Amino acid sequence: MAIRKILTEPDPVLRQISHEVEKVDGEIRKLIDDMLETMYAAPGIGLAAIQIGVPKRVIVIDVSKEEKKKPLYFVNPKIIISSEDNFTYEEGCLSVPGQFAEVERPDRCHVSYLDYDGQKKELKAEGLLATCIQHEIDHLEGILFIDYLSKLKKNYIVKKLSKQKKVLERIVV
Ligand code: K1U
Ligand code: ZN
Repeated sequence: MAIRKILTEPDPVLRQISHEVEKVDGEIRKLIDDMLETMYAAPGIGLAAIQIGVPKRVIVIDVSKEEKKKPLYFVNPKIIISSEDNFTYEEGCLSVPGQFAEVERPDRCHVSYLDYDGQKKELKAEGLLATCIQHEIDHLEGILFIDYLSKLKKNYIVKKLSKQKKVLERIVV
């Protein structure tokens, strides 16, 4: 397993649409293992493959509060049904470091996906898990949570991150 570099806004790779996975093989399982290690190290509660520069439809999530880890893996996740009622949560994103904002999304969703062994599965999620699944599936479409904010707030965050990146690049080079 390896900890991989997480891309941050405004990296254009984050805006790519990820491709469906044809087969859950050793390469995909290695990708999932690396994503989990990267997510736990960050730390975060979710990660999409595109955040480490891999445009494949793979996400990992662990919203467990207890010490014991409860990782969830989703390959080719698809939302089949979303609830009419919404849930608002103050979201963060490892690709938008240090920024948090309230986002309203459907409270519940029913998702189909392939698991670690390539088996077809379905899951009914609610609350934070449903929010996290929707946030991560957005990454697969090149969407970030800041896209739901006003133009003013989004531009402010993007400018701030661009400046931070320039400062860091000068220090590292
Ligand atoms: O970048 C990501 O997609 C991960 C993101 C997931 C997420 C958070 C909140 C709402 C929806 C989706 C994060 O994990 S941000 C970090 C975070 O929320 C967290 C970090 C440590 C402990 C608890 C939460
Ligand atoms: Zn994110």
